[in-house]
Amino acid sequence: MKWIKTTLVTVIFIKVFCLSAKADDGHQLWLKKQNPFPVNIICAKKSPVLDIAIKELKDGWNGTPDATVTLQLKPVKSIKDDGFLLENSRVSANSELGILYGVYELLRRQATGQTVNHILSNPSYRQRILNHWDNLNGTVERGYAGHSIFWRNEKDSLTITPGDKTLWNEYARANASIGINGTVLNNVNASPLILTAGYLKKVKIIADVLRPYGVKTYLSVNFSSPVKIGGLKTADPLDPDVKRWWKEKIQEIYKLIPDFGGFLVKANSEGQPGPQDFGRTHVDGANMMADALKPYHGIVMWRAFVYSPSDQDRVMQAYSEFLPFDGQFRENVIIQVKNGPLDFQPREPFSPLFGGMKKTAVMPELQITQEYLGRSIHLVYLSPMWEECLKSDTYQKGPGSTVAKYTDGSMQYQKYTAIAGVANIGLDTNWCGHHFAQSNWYAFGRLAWNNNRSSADIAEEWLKLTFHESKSEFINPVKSMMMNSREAAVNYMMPLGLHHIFAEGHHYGPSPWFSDQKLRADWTSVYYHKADAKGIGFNRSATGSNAVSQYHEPFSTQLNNIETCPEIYLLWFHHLPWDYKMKSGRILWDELCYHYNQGLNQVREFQKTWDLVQPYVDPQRFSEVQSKLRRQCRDAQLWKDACLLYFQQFSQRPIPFEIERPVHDLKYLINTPAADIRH
Ligand code: GCW
Repeated sequence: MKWIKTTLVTVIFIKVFCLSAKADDGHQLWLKKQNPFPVNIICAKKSPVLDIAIKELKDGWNGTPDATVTLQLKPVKSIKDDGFLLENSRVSANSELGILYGVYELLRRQATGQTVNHILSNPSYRQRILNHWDNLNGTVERGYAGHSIFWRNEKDSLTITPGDKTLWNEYARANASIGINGTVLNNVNASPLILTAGYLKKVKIIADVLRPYGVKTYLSVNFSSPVKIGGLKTADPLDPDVKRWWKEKIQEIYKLIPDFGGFLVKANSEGQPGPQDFGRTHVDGANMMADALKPYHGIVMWRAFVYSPSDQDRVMQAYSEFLPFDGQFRENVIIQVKNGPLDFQPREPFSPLFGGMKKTAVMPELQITQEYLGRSIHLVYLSPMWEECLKSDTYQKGPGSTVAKYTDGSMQYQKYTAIAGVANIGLDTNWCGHHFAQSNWYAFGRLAWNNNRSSADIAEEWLKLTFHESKSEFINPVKSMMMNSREAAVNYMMPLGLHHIFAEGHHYGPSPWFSDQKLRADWTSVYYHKADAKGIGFNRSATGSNAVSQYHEPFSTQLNNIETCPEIYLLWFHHLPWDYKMKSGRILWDELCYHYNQGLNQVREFQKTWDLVQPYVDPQRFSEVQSKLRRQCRDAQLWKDACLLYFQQFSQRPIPFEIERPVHDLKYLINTPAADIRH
């Protein structure tokens, strides 16, 4: 009996030990420790950046044991900025950072089984920047992975622990490994306190940790800081005292952080202060800051996310407001433009400011955090959405004038080129809340480095590195799940060009019925879908708001014409009758039903796919992803039921009988506040 007991305990112990030994909490991201082979490294120079490059090679070498690798720092014409050239056993670059990026690429290629001979790689954008919407009290606006890694709300909020520094170091390393070279540490809804001495001291310490990895520090600033913390009576950008105040503040920052990157500014947008409060323009505000930053090579990223409660169609406002200023901004000002003209919806056409501005530097802003795409609960790989935007043709200089080419300087000269991604990072052990949300951080970096890369390649690379599994039985189905996941979300949330029918405020679940007389119309759902007995959709053609006119020809005409408008944007640009004939031969109402149904079915397939690959995934990540997929499936059902039952009140048509019936009642969905987030 005693023998049996001991054996049982031993078996249980071994089982538990094995499980926990294999369990993976995801903290190491795509940089999991390898068992390296020995390698000899020749490097003529020593520096903090090169020391890291050497250490990474030693810790991760998976090539021929005892090989010799030369890190060669000397100008090569074909190499641009921090690019690099990889040859058999040599990494060449013009800069130390180029060497570091080359080393990461070399190791990545070894780990994913790719060849290494003669690879020249230059970054698409000079500045590849994360935007943290982190508040100084530690909360993160639209953050779903825990509190800020930089700020916390305690009495001793400005003290820094060794744990903080370790985390920042890991963060910097992860960014450097995918080519990200800048970070904005605080929310664009900026507290003026960030520019006070105590906070700047902390910023300096963060910057010191990030620097050896080539990650530059930037700050979001509040336009009325001269009043709020400077004691001035005005923040008018043309006032000499205000100019002096910014000049001195910038001087103070550069004394602490000599390689400080610059400012990000949200001005006169959603209640934030800006130059218009003083009768001045975006140009006056941005140029004033740019002049003060210029001596230090700092830049101003001035956001174009502006709209006001006017009668003009909201999606047209940024273009109308900024286009008249084309050519008037200083060369160290870059206008930061969200990928679409509205606000990070699951699908939007590209913003017409891309291709619209002709003599102004413009940079894309992408949202890595999933504000409108299921938070860190839904598995949605965002790279295909960004690829769709970057590859969109603006036609500014004829066919082929893609958003990518327009923003990376290859179509028109801009001294600074940049791209920003709103970070999805927090204190959660796995950084991003969902294990697959890490792929979005990864993909942002990889696309920022090379805006021509395919999302499928990036997904495959990420899977191999993150799950340490290259078998096709794992890679193929999971990659295909990732690649379909964004379209699935569009299908179950807002297909065929529908947009912004989210629950108010939290932007998570469905609320197509949302309307509120007390709120401005463009903060309600009914403003966007305009469903009525006749049909559904927002008429932005020439007979409606004429938003199509903001695009270049031939795209403008293509969008304007119902026959040629791509169906993915149909209800974005047109209000159409319920029985409008779609390309599939179905009427619009039926097509809508099919899309919602398809979205739900796609998530059910994702569940099966994930269960199928269980043998290839460690138990912790397997069960965490499995459980989130269950929730995603329940949510997709909610979306489908809410939207179909609500729109059916207007269409007055049956749901095609071969489609599965709703399982919720519309009344329940409408009357149970936040039914969507509680499930
Ligand atoms: O998408 C909206 C968000 C706000 C955000 C704003 C912006 C930081 O709902 O939370 O504020 O955009 O981009 O400024």
